[in-house]
Amino acid sequence: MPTRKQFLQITGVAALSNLLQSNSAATNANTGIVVATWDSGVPVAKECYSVINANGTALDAVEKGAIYIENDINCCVGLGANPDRDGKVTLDASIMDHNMNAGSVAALERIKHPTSVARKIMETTPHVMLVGAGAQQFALENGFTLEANKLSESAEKTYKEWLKNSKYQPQINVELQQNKKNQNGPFAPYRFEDGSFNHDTMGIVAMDKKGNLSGACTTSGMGFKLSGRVGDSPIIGAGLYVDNAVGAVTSSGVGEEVIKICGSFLVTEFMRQGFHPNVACKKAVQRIVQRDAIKAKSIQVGFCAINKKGQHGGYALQKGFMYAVHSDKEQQLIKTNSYFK
Ligand code: SD4
Repeated sequence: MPTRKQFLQITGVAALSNLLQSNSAATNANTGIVVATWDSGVPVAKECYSVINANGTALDAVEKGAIYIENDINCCVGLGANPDRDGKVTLDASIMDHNMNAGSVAALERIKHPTSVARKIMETTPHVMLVGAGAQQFALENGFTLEANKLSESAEKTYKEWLKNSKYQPQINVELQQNKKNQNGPFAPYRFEDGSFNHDTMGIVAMDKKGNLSGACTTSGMGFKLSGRVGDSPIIGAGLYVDNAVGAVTSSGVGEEVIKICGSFLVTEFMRQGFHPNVACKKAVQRIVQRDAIKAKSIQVGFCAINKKGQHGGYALQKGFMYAVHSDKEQQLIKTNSYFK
């Protein structure tokens, strides 16, 4: 319990930061808003907002956005994405609604829509998380289709190339690789000419017209990971967190570092203290640097968030992280500030 003096300090700092950070209009709270990670989040956020605009729920919206990107076989997320080091694509995903219900899957193979499986777990079982063969069995029992056991053409090519050195090295992202050209157009769910992606994850948070919040996070995980490795995306409180009284948060980047600080939960708690989403995300990123400043220099982690007023924000370790915003007033791609310049 903070002392009166500490409380005044916290709320004073938060109030000042809010004054300095007045981006998104508070009125988003009446018309809904969607935030989705990376530039590939632009069409995803649009897709989600179409649900909200038709008076749908934030939960349906985030699931629709996840399905949209999971459907794209050339994408960095889903079954067409990079495999683990044994050549298997294993998917992680999570979903949370406005009642703090949560569902997730990890290391799920050959199922196209892991986010929808996560929702099914949330809505029909007493559990939160299913993994591996059990998650697949549950999906099949619930009408999901078993997809072919093969890599997409582009993933196969990239994997063969990777096998030449077999070196696991998380990439930072596109800003630091700006010489690379994207094969498929303006957004970057697609591979660069050398076969790499700038990210492997789609995190989505949304508020509907009733002011309810939900979120989803879907990923193939870090490319060429060890078999069985699970990242932050399906871990509730790490890659995703939603507290309907406060806000909703998601993350992208090296999941291990996000897990260690309970990243999305931490951002939510900073928002609870009154900090604007930009500041709350920054404070969580600072926590990663405090933990291991050397490691932090060579990896990327980014958070983005919305609060109960419909304000949005984000922050990352490195330059190049961005998120898409879609509301009736704002449709833009925001490059976040970063700890390392
Ligand atoms: C993971 N956070 O599995 C994910 C990877 C990611 O852009 O975000 N890539 O650790």
